Amino acid sequence: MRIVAQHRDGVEVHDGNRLMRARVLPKLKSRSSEERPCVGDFAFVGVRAGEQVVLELLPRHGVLRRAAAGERYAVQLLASNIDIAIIVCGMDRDFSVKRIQRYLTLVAGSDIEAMVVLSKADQHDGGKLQEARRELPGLAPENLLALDLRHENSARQLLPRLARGTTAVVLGSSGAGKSTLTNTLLGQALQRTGATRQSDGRGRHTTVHRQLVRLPSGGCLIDTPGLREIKLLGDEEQVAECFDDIESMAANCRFRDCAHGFEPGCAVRASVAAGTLSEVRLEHYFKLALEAQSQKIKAVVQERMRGRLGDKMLKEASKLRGKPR
Ligand SMILES: Nc1nc2c(ncn2[C@@H]2O[C@H](COP(=O)(O)OP(=O)(O)OP(=O)(O)O)[C@@H](O)[C@H]2O)c(=O)[nH]1
Ligand SMILES: [Mg+2]
Ligand SMILES: [Zn+2]
Repeated sequence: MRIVAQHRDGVEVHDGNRLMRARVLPKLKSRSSEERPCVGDFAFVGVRAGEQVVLELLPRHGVLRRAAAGERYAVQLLASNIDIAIIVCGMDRDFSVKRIQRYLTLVAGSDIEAMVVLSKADQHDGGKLQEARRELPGLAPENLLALDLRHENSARQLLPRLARGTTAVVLGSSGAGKSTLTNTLLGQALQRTGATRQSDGRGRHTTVHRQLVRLPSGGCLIDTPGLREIKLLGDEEQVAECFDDIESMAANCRFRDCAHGFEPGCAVRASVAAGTLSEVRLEHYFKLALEAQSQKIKAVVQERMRGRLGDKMLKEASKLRGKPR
């Protein structure tokens, strides 16, 4: 069966015909955050004392992860067995290429293909599609669409990508239109949607848990709550992959360890001067690379401390610092 939703007291599973509630075996619950059941997982489910129970998970492919919010470094699974990540961003006041870039970074380095959907195309554009094209040079043109998610004839442009056997996850900030897209593709208002604030175009976190639905096209779609924080993993490769334009320019810098600051013969700065690389993109690359690096250091230090002190003392230590989690 497939895990289609998660609740505090169990999960919802689907066997292709029927939706059921199931408990999760304690041995699965006590696993590390990365190995616990997650929406999108395929699972063996059996009956124990008259109740459906998730007994074991099948190996995963296409896992989407982020670093959990909070002081300590911990990996959090967002969804598993994913083929496509649809990153939704409104072309209203909430539009942010940097946020899209951050989501793209999370998706990088997995087997998941990234698509970017700019929503609310019926009300806005103002050059935002062009801006996204310019600032996200790594994204194939067919993977960047501007749509009106409320209408089937617009949203259906995604359908060829959502054929039977495909699972997509919809990502993006609250109010972007993730649930609207889900409902339109589904052809019914299954997911609750909510108006955004006039002042800044932000949503009110209407969706509160991840939900997998089966589309008439045969594909599966996972609607998710808007993330408040998109924290990178300690994986510098992800950043390198997303900014491979800059990485390949850097191959022509005079010094191998060029930091692309004030060094002579810097090919990256030369590209900025020549107008072939946007300064904003370069700054954002520095920011994300630094963030991935510091997350990695955090992970390594934590791992060492755990080895030395044990998990229990580490928890005590973070309590003493007054920062739970
Ligand atoms: N005009 C227009 N409105 C849209 C479009 N997509 C979404 N909306 C509206 O934007 C608001 C927020 O949409 P939701 O689908 O609830 O947003 P969400 O991304 O699911 O938000 P959370 O569940 O809070 O994370 C709703 O009022 C939708 O009707 C669009 O393409 N055009
Ligand atoms: Mg929603
Ligand atoms: Zn350089």
